[in-house]
Amino acid sequence: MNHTDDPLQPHAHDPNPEPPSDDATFELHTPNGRLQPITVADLRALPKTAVSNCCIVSTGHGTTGPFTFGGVALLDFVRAYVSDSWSQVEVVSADGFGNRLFADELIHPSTAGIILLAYERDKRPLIRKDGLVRMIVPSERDDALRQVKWVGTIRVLA
Ligand SMILES: Nc1nc2c(c(=O)[nH]1)N[C@H]1C(S)=C(S)[C@@H](COP(=O)(O)O)O[C@H]1N2
Ligand SMILES: [Mo]
Repeated sequence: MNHTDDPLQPHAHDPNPEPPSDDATFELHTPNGRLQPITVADLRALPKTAVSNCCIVSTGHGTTGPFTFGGVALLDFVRAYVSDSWSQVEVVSADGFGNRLFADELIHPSTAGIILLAYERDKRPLIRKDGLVRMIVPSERDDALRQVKWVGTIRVLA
């Protein structure tokens, strides 16, 4: 389904093959206006979650996987860093590609697996070219439009 009024909802898209920069650090914006850089080391310091049987399904160049992605559950990340009440999370890459997540889908995950900020793939560190830090939404198997590579900003909204 296309939501042309919201660029953070699925829309027609040609995947960008190249990372926008070398640095995987991203910025967290909290509902009360705080802004904080988050590194891969910060994510590694949080409890780790692995999700198996994840496929990246692409119209353009086929399907890759299944992979086991490892990282931090997005819900664990938000709970660790945000004490204000919140209802939505925007996850946007430095190349402008992004996705909106609602509290409900984070708190009540699909049986496909919980939504991750991944820094590992098949037990190896995910490299920048492959998307570090990459959001993985295991339930999405249409066009990979929620599998955001190179997360640049996470904005948590009230
Ligand atoms: N940052 C970013 N993430 C992105 C995209 C993009 O252009 N930029 N394209 C999406 C699309 S449409 C696809 S098909 C997949 C491709 O993922 P892959 O490179 O692992 O195959 O990345 C998704 N994530
Ligand atoms: Mo895609």
